[in-house]
Amino acid sequence: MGIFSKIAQAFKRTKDAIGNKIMNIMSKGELDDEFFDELEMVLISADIGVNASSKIVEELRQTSRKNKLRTQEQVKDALKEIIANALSENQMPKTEFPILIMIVGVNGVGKTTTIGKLANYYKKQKKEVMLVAGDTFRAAATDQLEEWAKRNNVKIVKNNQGSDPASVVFDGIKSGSAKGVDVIIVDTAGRLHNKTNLMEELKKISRIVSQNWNGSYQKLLVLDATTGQNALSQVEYFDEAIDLDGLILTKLDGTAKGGVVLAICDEYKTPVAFVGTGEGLEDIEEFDAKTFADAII
Ligand SMILES: Nc1nc2c(ncn2[C@@H]2O[C@H](COP(=O)(O)OP(=O)(O)O)[C@@H](O)[C@H]2O)c(=O)[nH]1
Ligand SMILES: [Mg+2]
Repeated sequence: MGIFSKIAQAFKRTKDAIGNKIMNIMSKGELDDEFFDELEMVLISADIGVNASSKIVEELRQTSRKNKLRTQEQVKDALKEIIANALSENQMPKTEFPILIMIVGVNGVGKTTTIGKLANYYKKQKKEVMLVAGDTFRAAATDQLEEWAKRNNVKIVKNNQGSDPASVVFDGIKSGSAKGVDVIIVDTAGRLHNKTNLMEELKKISRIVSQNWNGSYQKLLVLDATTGQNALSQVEYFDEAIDLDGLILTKLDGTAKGGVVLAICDEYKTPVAFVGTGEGLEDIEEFDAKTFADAII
């Protein structure tokens, strides 16, 4: 399956929730106030968020007047362009190797699975990858990461459950630097006894990285797209704690809430780096604004 059709398939439910509804309200005829009001409701109900939806509709209203849009195709194309532009405002910088990627996020969003996919993604680019088991909180977490390391045939640095994750990360940096690996990916816990503990732990790991790692460094937050607007508050408190570089949206294959990407981009400056479209090794894509806009409208 080609990249485009894979993304298109993953966003099928989001597209049903947005694109097809737009077709319905447009088939009523005039591009009048009623149309634009209904369009705004469609966007809001697809988890695009109130602010982002109203901005998009306002821009479409102006474009439609200025360019005298009439047909459904013209309106759809204009909408796609507005959405693609909105999503292009914040973009990930080009990846410089060697790189250490710290993966953070609440429990169950898909961090460990995403790391497995990323290991495969970078290996395909002929990069040497090392995984670091920084989720020492849950007993099964290291085993799960080890499975992904085996599947990808990449090295893993780990320690016992309950050990200090910052020291595992320190070991990973030393070992990865000595071996000259291109990509170190650090898994982290999603739940400690409380949120403050988790954030303090992540800050500590991040300090260790900043002080000991000479390559580039990215902190990526994994978000479960099926949670819709709840993802927004997660961006806020992780960003406050460790100053995020990018986002990874998972589980887009199972949701009609893919529009949340727009709400996040409107509200925060954090760019989307990757999207997850399934549970398999290959089910990850670099985020591309235009492909996304085409897939949802
Ligand atoms: N459908 C789907 N499931 C996913 C995706 N990413 C992760 N999962 C599933 O989500 C569940 C939790 O994943 P896990 O990596 O353990 O989450 P973690 O707690 O954040 O490390 C697992 O059952 C994964 O297979 C995705 O993109 N699509
Ligand atoms: Mg995990």
